[in-house]
Amino acid sequence: MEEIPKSHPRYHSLIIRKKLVDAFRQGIVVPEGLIAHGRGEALDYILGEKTLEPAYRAIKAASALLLISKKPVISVNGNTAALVPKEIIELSKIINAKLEVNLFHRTIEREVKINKLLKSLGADEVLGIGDDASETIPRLESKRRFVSPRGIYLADTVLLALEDGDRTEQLVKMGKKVIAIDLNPLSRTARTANITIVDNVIRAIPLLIEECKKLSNSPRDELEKIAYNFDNEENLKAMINAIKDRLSMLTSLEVI
Ligand code: PTJ
Repeated sequence: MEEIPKSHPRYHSLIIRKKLVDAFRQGIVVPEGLIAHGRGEALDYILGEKTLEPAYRAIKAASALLLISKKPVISVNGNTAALVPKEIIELSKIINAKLEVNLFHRTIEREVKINKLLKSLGADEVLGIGDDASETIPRLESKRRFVSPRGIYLADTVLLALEDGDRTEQLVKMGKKVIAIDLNPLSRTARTANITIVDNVIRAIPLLIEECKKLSNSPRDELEKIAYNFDNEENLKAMINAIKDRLSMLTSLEVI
């Protein structure tokens, strides 16, 4: 396997690509996941590959919401399992959330592989594997409609990343609070979720871990204030303005 030289200016980005390609070869990530990552990379490039201020605000609100939720669930797809497997397990333990595999390109082989990976890294329980996904999200035609009766179906809050807009919409219609991590502030998921973190899942999950730890001893009424005062539409507008400012700054630079 080809070595990536540490001195390469795009070393970190190449390592992330390698993680996804390795997971693709292992049957965890689908080819479509590689395409989705390419779109994400392009958007992340525009952000300067860093977390912008509005995303920090969304992360704080999301952490508060996760801490006050009674039945939070982290939804895991192929890309998330490939990029941040240890981190989602750590987060699930801090906020007492269940982990549920939920795939757009659903096959039992992939579910079993992701389950095995998460268990090998310390997950106690992984929902949504095979027959466990025996409930159905109403009005949804994709295979993402199959969910666990002890997980997403019952959840009050669902944290998801790299999601399609259809399921986000239906989860919200079911009365659930949805926290989405999506590098595209214009996507249907970004606009439909209750809290959207416009950031790379690679940075967002570790930041959520940090913030949940920080807020874990805060009184409930304070957490409620942080979570319920968050305005997703306003935050997305702020994010788009932050991107506009960044692009204006870049266009004023000499081309090098
Ligand atoms: O593993 P499966 O079968 O569930 O399939 C997963 C994919 C990703 C193939 C599926 O969910 C899909 O097709 O997703 P979309 O509709 O392409 O949406 C992916 C969204 O995530 C796009 O808006 C991307 O910009 C965004 N995105 C890509 N990479 C990242 C990201 N957002 C956050 N962090 C990333 N690393």
